[in-house]
Amino acid sequence: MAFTLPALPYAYNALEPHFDEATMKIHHSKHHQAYVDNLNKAISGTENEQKTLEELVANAGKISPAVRNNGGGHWNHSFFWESLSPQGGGDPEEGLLKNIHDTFGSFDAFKEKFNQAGMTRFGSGWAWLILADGKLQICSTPNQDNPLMDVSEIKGTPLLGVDVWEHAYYLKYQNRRGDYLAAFWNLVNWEKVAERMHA
Ligand code: MN3
Repeated sequence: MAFTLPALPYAYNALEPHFDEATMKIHHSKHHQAYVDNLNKAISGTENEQKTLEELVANAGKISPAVRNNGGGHWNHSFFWESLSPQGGGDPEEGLLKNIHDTFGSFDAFKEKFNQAGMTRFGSGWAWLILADGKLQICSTPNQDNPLMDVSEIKGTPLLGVDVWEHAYYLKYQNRRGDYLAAFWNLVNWEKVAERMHA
C-alpha cells in the first residue's frame, strides 16, 4: 500500500500572516510530497511495504535510513499540519492548561521552555511536547526523528510539535527562528493537542 500526501485541513493562505502562503505551499506540496514519494520508493518491493507508518516509525532503528528519514518526515508533517489552525492560538482548555501549570509553573514558562528546545536544536529537527509516563515533557529530535521512534533519546506520545528546519520559515523569517516560533503560538490548535492528551 503506497502512502499518499494528506490534504491540508485549511487553505495554503489560511495561516497568514503568521505562516505565509508561499512557505505553506512549498512545504506541503514539495517537501512533504517528497518525503511521501521517497518513502514509497524506499519500501517498494520490500517487506516494509506491508507495514503501517506507525510500525515503520516505531522500528526506525531497525530499518534503512531512507525509510527512517522519509517515514519520519511523512509522520511528522502529517502531525504538524493537524497541530495548526487558522482559529488557533490563545490558551488551551482547562484540563490541559492545569497540567501545563502543574508541570512547568506557568503557561509562559512552558512556552519559553518549548521555544528553547526549538532554538537549541542545532541544524534541522523538531521540538515536541510529549506525554511520557503520564507526564508532560518537552524535548527535541534531530532531522525527521520523533519521540515515537525506538532510536529517540526521549520517548513518549507527541502532543504538539514544531518543525524547525529552515524550509519551514526561511522565506518569511530568513534566519530568525525565534520570530517563527513566536508566530507559531498564534496557530496552535489547542483542541487537537488536548484531544491527543485525553486519548
Ligand atoms: Mn518540514
